[in-house]
Amino acid sequence: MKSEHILARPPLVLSQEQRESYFENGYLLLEGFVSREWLDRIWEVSNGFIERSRELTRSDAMLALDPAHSADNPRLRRLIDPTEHHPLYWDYVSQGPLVDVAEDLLGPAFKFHHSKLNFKWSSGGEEIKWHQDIQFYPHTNYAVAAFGLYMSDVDDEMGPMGVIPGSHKGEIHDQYDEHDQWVGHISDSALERVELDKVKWLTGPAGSVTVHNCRTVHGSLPNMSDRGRPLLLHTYSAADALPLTPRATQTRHEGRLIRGAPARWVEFDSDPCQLPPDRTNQPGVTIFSSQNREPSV
Ligand SMILES: O=C(O)CCC(=O)C(=O)O
Repeated sequence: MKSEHILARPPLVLSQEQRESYFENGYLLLEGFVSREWLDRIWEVSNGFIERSRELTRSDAMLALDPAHSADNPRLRRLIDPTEHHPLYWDYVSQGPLVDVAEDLLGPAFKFHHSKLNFKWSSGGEEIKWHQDIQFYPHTNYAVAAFGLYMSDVDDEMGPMGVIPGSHKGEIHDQYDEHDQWVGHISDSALERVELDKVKWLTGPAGSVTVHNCRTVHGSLPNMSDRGRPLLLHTYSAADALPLTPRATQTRHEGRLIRGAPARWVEFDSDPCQLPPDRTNQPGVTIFSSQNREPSV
């Protein structure tokens, strides 16, 4: 569904101004949007995964570890595909408070694509270099958006998500390096064409929500504070946006309709999209391992 048709429908939870701003700028920040009750439930489950990580000495298909991880000092980069590992995460993405937000931005019919929990641990939790998401999971059109939940208060020192307003209307960048290796970020030379000086660092209290379109250039700095920055992210796509490539892991929930009816017609956007390498059978691969050129687990 085109943005003008989405905007013509009455909104459920956002103001019309917020929706227009999303389509104009390619992102939205909803401060303190998710309730303490949801946060407490998500924290309880997530703490269980942090405890489990103490048993690991290397990353596996579920838990991606920071190089400095140890049993005494657990440092997780990411819980991969959380909806596969605990039903609470699926409840959150399928029935939680962001479902109405997604309907306001993607239209009445949309699907789940995938989720992840990026921990960005304290005292050096890693940078995520500037990139666009859609080259990781190309679809037939660009009505695909990532929804992030800050599980803790996030300030400027903690490596908040940074977005470049309006960049979703610009070029789709090459995310391979000069040796044709997929690195999942935009090269320094191409970044000269990105208006990095316009970056908006999205900060806010626990429960704040970031939304960015799949073409929006975004990234985040290392977390040099003494506080962690857990960001629970998931992606929805409009029902008429069909994925073109398989993910590294086939999950139970990918493609599940969250609202509305299955599409009868597929929508094609004529802007070409770069394809990622075939990642099937590499379940532990993450944006961190690609950007840091680490061998896959
Ligand atoms: O965790 C972040 O700051 C950004 C996450 C992100 O862009 C990603 O995982 O694709």
